[in-house]
Amino acid sequence: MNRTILFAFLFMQNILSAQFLQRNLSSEDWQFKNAKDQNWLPAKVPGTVHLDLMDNKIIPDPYKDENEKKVQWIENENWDYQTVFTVSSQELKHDNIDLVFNGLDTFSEIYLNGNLLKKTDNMFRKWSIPVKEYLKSDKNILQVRFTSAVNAGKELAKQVPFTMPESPRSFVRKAQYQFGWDWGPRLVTAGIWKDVQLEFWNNAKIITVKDIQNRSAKTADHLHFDVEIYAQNAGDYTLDLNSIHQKITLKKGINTITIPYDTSGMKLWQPNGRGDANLYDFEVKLSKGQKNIDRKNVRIGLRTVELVQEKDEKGKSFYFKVNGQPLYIKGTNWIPGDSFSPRMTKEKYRKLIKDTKDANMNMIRVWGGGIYEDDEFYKACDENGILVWQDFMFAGSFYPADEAFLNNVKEEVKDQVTRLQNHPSIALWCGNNEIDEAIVNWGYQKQFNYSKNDSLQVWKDYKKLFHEVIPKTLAENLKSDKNIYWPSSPSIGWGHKESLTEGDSHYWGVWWGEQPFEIYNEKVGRFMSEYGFQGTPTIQTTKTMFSGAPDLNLQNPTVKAHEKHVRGWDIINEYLKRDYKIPTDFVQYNYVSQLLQARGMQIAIEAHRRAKPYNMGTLYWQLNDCWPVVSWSSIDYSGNWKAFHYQAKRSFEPVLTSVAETEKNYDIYLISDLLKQLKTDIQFELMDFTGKILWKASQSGLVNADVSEKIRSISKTEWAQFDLSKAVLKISSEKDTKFEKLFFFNKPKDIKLSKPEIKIRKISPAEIEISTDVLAKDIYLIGDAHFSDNFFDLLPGTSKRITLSKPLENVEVISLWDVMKN
Ligand code: BMA
Repeated sequence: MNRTILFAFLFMQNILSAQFLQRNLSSEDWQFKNAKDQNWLPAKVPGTVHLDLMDNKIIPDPYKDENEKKVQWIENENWDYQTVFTVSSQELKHDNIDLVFNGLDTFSEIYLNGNLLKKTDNMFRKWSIPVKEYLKSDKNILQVRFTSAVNAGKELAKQVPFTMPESPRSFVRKAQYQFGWDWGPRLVTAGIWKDVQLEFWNNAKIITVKDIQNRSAKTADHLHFDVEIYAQNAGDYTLDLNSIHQKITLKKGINTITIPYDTSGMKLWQPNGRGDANLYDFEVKLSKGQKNIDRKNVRIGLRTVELVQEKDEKGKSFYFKVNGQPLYIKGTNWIPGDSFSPRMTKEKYRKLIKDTKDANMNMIRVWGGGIYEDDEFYKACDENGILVWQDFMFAGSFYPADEAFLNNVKEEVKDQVTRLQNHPSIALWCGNNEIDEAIVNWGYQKQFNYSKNDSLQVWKDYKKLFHEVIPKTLAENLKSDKNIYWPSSPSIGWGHKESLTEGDSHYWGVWWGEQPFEIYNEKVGRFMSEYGFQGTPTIQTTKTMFSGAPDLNLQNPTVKAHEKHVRGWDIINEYLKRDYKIPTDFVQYNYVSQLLQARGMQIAIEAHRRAKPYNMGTLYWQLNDCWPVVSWSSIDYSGNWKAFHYQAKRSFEPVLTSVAETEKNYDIYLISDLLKQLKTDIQFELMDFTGKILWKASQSGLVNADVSEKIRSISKTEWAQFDLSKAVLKISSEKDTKFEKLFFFNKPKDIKLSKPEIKIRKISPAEIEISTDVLAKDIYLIGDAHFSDNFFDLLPGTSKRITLSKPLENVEVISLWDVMKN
């Protein structure tokens, strides 16, 4: 035997003696067809029927032109998938063989060699089926036949005596945004959306490994692992957890083995801004005699999270304590990164989460109308110190609560909590998005003529699902202090004054209520979990809406179709009129609409942060998009930062100054999220747009840790002598933590800008220096690269260096003057 063959032989021996084998079936050749047709076509797994139809050139790309309309027929059809695979006689020797589907979207029948194995009805469940008796050595045919989720939902809806809002969406346990949202196309998919595998095992198998952390215990039992093992054969086994070796005796059936772990020397996992997100890897190995029969890897972080709610004179506090310290939450809301989620990549997840870290955030809310996210999402959050507010997947409707539905949800909760619970990033589990709000405030009962009994039933069903079944199932599966449950976000609708004195709050008076941005200064709740304003995607992404040459024109039907809010364009224009003007040029419109969004959000975030500790968190709506669209996102579908993401980064700086205008004064606040006192030497300079200093002052001193403090108040009469429409206030400190803020006194349309001469000098292939003679407001660098900063102001006679993600031949630049000059 030559060496290579010998090694291969030993390797095979090893694998066989390891006994537990996993084989990925996703990589086999798959085919699909419309159930009505005869011809099979190539398909991808994991995938969706829309992607397969696109790959086979049967439908156009629904993200382009007005194609969304052309693909609506797909949701009413039934779709078959199949593959043929071989199983070796060696593989067949295993006592147990399980066929595992990690996700099927949604109503399907699974057949193996013609035998019906299972019917499925929930996209969020994992299906594990013993198949040894159905497998043959040689060729096996695996078929999954999907029936239309829309039609299945319609059938289910018939069982309820009243009309449910947006029926039949809430009857199907399937990503709700696929039915269309105010930022998303209607693309109701079907398919094998997660990996499929065969698992071969003997004797016993590890089902889960849970890390249990006990906050109150100081000793070694601070951390232990619960290893759940299913044993087919009772007897003696050994279990290894890293270097801990333990002999165990298993009974037939489910066994839970507890292994304490001494945490001395381990460092805490800290959220972004508070230190390193320390993570530790553990390997759990189950052996029988000399044979390793199963293994599982987990990565954990040591941390405690508490949600504190205490009565106070204004209502009730709502804040997170992480590792014993109150933490001001800065972050955003996450929607699925694609309407066809199987094509999300690890790289896309990593980039978006890194983008939140880079913008000084520490929490992201996984919104309930999407999906329980892919493992890669949570891994990225763990590594970047981004806490997760995890909604269960229910949003903005009424939901049934018959026995079958409740049982289905129980299994879903069990599967998802089991999968996700070891992630240190997950801070809170929330029952749903805006369902309490929908039942209490949206008037559906009137719209659909509900009887008193119908209305009572809806509320009863709501209570059953979100106050009973889900929290109970969560508690059964998550016994440690990692179980923080919050039934609904928001807890109280924005029309009620209590929404600002307790619980979490979605404030939609801006946008939906069309109130001015300035109202954000008044509508500050204890924890703002949603608020937002739309802006256009970048020009680069707008161009991807077209299959052919882009026609960048506001009246173009393709452009219009990529705004899903019924009044979206009108609302943007209304706010543009108030604060800027409505440009007719496309590039200018795109630019100013982004500035408008960034401006609104700056006002909101600063108002929230100034109100610390009354307010202890701010999560804007929304981080990302699932296709190219005009939306509330700060990063567009292609991953480009809109003006708002650059602004979010500034507004979330650990040390921020903020100016609040009152009737008589300009009140200047300093907000610090740092845990140490801050030495400051603050310079206040009021200057005109040529750089002439009109007034200045300085003040030095210590600022307390983790505060928002009014540090100076300037009376308006003191500055009555200056033309503030031509002035900017610079607030800066060079000491300790450096910061700088520019404050303008008027709305952008009332600022009297003069024409700046902006120069760009190339420093190196991927670095440029921007300079200006007079003040340049909202400098926009245009080029197909990521700029380290963009949409920023530059003081007269100053310059700034910017790095580019890749070298560019040419960078164009405009500023607010170009739009507002006439
Ligand atoms: C919020 C969300 C979404 C919606 C957004 C903007 O309330 O929960 O349902 O997309 O408003 O309208």
